[in-house]
Amino acid sequence: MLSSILTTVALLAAGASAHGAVTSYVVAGKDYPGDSPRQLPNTIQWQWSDYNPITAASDPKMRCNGGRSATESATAAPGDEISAVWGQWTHSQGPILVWMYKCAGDFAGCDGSGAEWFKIDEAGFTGDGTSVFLDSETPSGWEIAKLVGGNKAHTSKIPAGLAPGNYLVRHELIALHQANAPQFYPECAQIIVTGSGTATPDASYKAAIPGYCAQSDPNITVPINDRTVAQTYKIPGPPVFTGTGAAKKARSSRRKLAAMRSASKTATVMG
Ligand SMILES: *[C@@H]1O[C@H](CO)[C@@H](O)[C@H](O)[C@H]1NC(C)=O
Ligand SMILES: [Cu+2]
Repeated sequence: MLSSILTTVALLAAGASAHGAVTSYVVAGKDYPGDSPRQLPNTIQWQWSDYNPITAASDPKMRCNGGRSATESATAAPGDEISAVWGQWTHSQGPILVWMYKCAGDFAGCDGSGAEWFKIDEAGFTGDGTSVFLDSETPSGWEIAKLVGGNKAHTSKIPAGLAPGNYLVRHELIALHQANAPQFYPECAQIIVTGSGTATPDASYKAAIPGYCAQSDPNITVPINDRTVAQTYKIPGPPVFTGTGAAKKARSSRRKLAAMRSASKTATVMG
């Protein structure tokens, strides 16, 4: 009985699925199961409904594949690694983008709205354009090709000195294998960042999701098979925020403290 249920679930998953999604995580060395189309309870990942791509850059599902708050969260410090695992993946062209978002309060009230998402990592195309092209399959110049297969991971670092708090992390694959028909694959999870860092990205690093790109952007709608276009690729969105060195931060907060002390002295004198 149990085994026939498991077989049915496996068949449904296989049938539903040329595409892919983040299905689990490793955060600071600890394994965390993800949500899945089976809607597992008690995961760090926001629930999502299927493996299908999002095909419009303006789709509200762009944010977290339609998911909302999870019951669990992972804990990690700035500089720790976050690996996302794709249970299956089949497409060899397109960028990998990893974003974070600082919740104003608890996760239950955190919906990822506003221009507050920032990239912590990205990976694109490094082919030379003469032997490895944008549409090359094997070997591919795209980092995303390394995810093709089962249970492959992409690893990123939490920015150095990132201010502590409740964060969403969003992994996004943009599959470009169909000419001028981009496919977006985003999933989100909840991470509590610890420590006493003070690094926060300024507005130049931040964007809204959906909203960070338009369907008509030249590196979103891509004529992937046209080898007459320049064989280079610029990953969409703002620059990657890598945080600040802890030593530098400590010095600058000491300076800030000194500045505050002298300012309050001045205020006392003036008052
Ligand atoms: C990326 O965008 C630039 C313009 O910003 C364009 O010249 C280039 O052809 C685009 N690359 C691809 C692969 O579409
Ligand atoms: Cu697909």
